[in-house]
Amino acid sequence: MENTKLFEVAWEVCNQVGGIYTVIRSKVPSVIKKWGNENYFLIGPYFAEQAAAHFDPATDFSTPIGKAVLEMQSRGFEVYYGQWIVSGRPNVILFNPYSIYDKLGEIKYYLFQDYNIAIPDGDELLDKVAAFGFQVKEFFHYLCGSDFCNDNIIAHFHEWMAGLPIPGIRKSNLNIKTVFTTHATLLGRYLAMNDQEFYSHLPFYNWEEEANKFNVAPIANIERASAHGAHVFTTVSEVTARECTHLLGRTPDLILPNGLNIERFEATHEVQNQHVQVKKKIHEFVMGHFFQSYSFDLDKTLYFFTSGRYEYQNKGYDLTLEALARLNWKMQQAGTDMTVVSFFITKRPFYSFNPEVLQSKAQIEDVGRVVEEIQRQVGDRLYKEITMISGQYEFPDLRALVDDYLRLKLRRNVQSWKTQNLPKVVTHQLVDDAKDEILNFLRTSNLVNNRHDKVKIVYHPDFIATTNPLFKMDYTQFVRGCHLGIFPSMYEPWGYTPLECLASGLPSITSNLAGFGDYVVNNVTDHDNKGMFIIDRTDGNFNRAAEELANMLFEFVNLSRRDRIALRYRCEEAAMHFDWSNLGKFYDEAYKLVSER
Ligand code: G6P
Ligand code: 1S3
Repeated sequence: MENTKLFEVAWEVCNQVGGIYTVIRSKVPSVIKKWGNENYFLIGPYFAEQAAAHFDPATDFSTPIGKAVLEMQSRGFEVYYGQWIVSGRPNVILFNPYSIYDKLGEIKYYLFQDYNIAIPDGDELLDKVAAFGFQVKEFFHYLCGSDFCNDNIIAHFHEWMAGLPIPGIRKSNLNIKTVFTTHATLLGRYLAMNDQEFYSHLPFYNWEEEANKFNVAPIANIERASAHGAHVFTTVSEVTARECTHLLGRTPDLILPNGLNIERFEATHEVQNQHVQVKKKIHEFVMGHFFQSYSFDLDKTLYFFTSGRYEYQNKGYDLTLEALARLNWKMQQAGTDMTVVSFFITKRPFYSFNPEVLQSKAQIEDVGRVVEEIQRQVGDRLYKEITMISGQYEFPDLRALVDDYLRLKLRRNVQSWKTQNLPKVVTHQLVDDAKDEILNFLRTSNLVNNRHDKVKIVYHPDFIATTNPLFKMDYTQFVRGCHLGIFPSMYEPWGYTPLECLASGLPSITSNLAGFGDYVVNNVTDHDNKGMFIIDRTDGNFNRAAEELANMLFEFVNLSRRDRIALRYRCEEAAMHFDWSNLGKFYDEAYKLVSER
């Protein structure tokens, strides 16, 4: 596209909140390859703390965009220009929404008068969004009257938080081609949380009534105004497109599936080694957590996990739990010698780590330290003794090489560590322990890490980070050490978790109600063989879906080690399909379409 500048506007530019951050950030290198740094700009909100970690201010303002930013500053806008410190180092323009809070009254007045969008007072997020939207619209206004007016401008807005300038751009008839991508619909999310038959009821909802019922009318209005105002309207999956048709009243022109920068994950022949190394670290956690009460064969243990924001039904935690309970029974009936440890990694309010969990971890580390001391002592003494042997060689008695003191210390440490109590199912002290849905399911189904349970549970109500004393690794490492990801979502416009698994060489299960799952079913041949397992949730039959998932898990448990290793390689190989070098073509199509409109 000759003489065209592309601006992408998103709330998550230099500001990590959720999945849109991954979309924008992972896409940068491939966009820059096509557009060049001089034609591609990202626009986002300026929050000092986030910017400190993500943003490198520019020193050279001599470029047309640099000059535009200086001009905006001279008009009193607090706007920053520089680079986002991520692969590709894209140019970014950040607006501080707080800096124009004195104008909020006026901004809201016009939003209501011109577009019937009523923004209430006292809603922190909406205030920021309204202020940011105004700043971005003014910026485009300025660009259209500056040197830039000789260029074609495409402005691509992501999600309602960034979409608010669209109606203003259209009203002022600016010479800017607009694309709006929604990554979910707000109403869809609320409705799905409250209605198990959301998809079959979809054509019958009255959006306005529902928006008022859930008290989200302002956002629903912004979403609709953005979707209807844009020259080209898109979303991330067919599943969400259906939702847009009914809840936003406009069918997306195109679907832009989410990709990843697969290179960042690529380990090729190392994929297996990395799995083995990280798995060892997970073993350490499991020994500390479980072996205090009883032990099982780690060589015959599989690690399953699910992760994501805490939306019990939407993310399919309810189905995962039900299937795990059934798997437990199936494994017991079959008399298998395997054990499954299933991790739930999500975010719930908690006070602190459970002190008993931390204590057990500390105690096993003490045991480990004494064992190391003994190792050293035996090693030194053995070496001395055998080098001094003269005459007939005889292997020394190793027991005699260990001091009584160390033997006693080891015995005492092990004894004080061992307990009759069952291993905890949750690693933290939850604020709402008694009402927590995951815990209540585990209590009701008695899936509480009994000695005889083949399926064990570790519920970790916080995201994993290297600073975490239990795992001492980050999320991507943790994924590599596991055997299977389980994400059978009920509401999921795309869903990056299974795709991240794939890129890390890990098979996973998702559902055909998740955008990613639906895409896989329709576009990836032989996907089971490539570690992309999909369960059917379209009939809304929870019981049947739970049985399907349980059977899938049981089949996985019965795979041989050789099968698992081969599958991991096939996963990694299949991930390339989802690299932006391939999926970026849908964005190209959107820009072509918008240029023609
Ligand atoms: C063990 C073996 C490795 C093997 C790996 C298989 O560590 O020693 O040779 O590659 O496990 O992985 P999995 O975790 O699926 O049994
Ligand atoms: C949304 O984030 P979420 O987890 O609220 O956008 C993501 C990126 O497009 C998508 O992967 C996810 O399914 C959506 O739900």
